[in-house]
Amino acid sequence: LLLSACGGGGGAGGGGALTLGFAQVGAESGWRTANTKSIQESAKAAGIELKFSDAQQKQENQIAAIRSYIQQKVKVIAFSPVVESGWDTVLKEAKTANIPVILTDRAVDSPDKSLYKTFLGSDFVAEGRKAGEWLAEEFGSAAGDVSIVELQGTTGSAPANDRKKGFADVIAPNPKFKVVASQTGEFTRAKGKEVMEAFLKSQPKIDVLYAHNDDMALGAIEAIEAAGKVPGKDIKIVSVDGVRDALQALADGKINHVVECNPLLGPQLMDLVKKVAAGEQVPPRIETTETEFDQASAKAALPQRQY
Ligand code: GZL
Repeated sequence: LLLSACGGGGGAGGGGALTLGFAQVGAESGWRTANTKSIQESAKAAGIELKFSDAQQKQENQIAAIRSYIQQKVKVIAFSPVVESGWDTVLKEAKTANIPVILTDRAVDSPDKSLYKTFLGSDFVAEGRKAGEWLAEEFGSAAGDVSIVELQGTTGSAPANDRKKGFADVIAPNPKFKVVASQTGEFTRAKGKEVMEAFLKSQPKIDVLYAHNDDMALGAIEAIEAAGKVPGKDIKIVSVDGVRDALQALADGKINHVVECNPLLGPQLMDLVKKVAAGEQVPPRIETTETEFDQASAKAALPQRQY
């Protein structure tokens, strides 16, 4: 009689807990930290055995992690693809091994929708549009040109591609809105600060910073202050995520608008894992609910902010 390694004595129904292999992007931002915490805590609460890996933002590490989960014969695999392309081969290996895959947070550009059961996450184009709509409102009556600099997320990632597109679509009709510089800050504070320093040196006039995430905006604030300018006044800032430090900066007037991107995907993910493990049908796409913050709503949200 083979006792299940994790079941100990083959409890009710025999076998051990349902095993989920999760290949995380990395630990690049406050958003990612909150996302990881939500997944780890929700797995424990759901009685799901979690195998977790951090890819340090490298696709090859995520692919290696997915291959190791296939070898370990986990019941379900979930991951947040660091970039959109290059996943078909490893996803076909999971399909051949009959291990269902769930995409969370970020999407893949594979045309073969049979390679994963569902996508759980945000509409990044909508987030970019919300940032553009705030700018159009804020600067609609400006007399001259509005010079915008943009800190993009990780090159090739769904949030970077889509937040750029959504924003550009909304500001396109107004010729006075000009994106004078746009470069990746890799979703980190350090790189966001470094690239903003370069923008400040190369651009004669910057009216607005659009940052694809709060961590880059917070790094940029350090660069703006070091250059003797006032963030939120000399240079208006709109960013995406809604982490506590950004809401605090918004409350302090250093950021002007924050579009929320909800990282707390854990509970919904675990429900999906159980359904998929049981062979139940799940919707092909499940979008999370998220809001926007101005200074007043940031002040109101801060006391209870979980992340
Ligand atoms: C968005 C997520 C992004 C966050 C960044 O869902 O993929 O990655 O906006 C994080 O903070 O690094």
